Amino acid sequence: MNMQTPAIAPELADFPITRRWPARHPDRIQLYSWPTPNGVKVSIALEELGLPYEAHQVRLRPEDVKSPEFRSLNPNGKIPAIIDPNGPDGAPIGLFESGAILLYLAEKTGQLAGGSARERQLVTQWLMFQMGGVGPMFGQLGYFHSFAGSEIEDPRPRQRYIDEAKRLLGVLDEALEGKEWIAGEYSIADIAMVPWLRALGTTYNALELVGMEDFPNVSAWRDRFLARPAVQRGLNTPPRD
Ligand SMILES: N[C@@H](CCC(=O)N[C@@H](CS)C(=O)NCC(=O)O)C(=O)O
Repeated sequence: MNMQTPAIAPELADFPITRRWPARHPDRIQLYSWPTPNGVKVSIALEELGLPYEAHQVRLRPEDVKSPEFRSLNPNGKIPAIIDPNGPDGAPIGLFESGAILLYLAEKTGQLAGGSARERQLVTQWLMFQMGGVGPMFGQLGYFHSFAGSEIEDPRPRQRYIDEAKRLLGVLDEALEGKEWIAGEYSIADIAMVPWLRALGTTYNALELVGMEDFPNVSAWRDRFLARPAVQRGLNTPPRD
């Protein structure tokens, strides 16, 4: 027997998180999330793909995200995370990091990651651009402009993230010239990126700050994305109340 292969395949009930957030439909993908830009990436992808799933509310308070049960699935203590009861080898698999989850769902279904081998590389490229650039930089802009960091008197951190957000928006605006979606066909790269653009308006009140009117291709892309019914469903999943 291969020493890497467990003698008994794990079951959903073996995941400690299911004791705090029990599965009513253990045959479905279990989503542990909250409707933030990182959280809704996964609910939007699940809605677009039409995969059956069950969403659990994991609030951004230490009692939830930093609880031993949640950290048994994501040791990093951040939403989103999933368990797919039907993983690649047929046994359940737990995953965290929104980008990894998006790639997993695309690979599982053969959808939303580009048609050709060339397009798939472009999807990965723009997904990484979101994970390493847009997400962290916009998140810090939100912190220094709208949340606790706004009380810091030194203007430099806030200005640094305003400048970086504008620079990233400029890169996107140029890349979107003449295109409907960032990597060619509609893909997980769009699903990863646009919820962060939306958050600049809805959560951070920063549209004027970053000069969104200077980026017409980005604004049109955001509106095109938000017009999709699956996106609208995913944006409210799990519900806040
Ligand atoms: N790189 C991670 C980031 C996840 C993340 O930052 N999640 C936030 C919500 S958007 C969170 O759970 N914050 C709670 C905390 O940090 O305590 C991913 O993309 O999944």
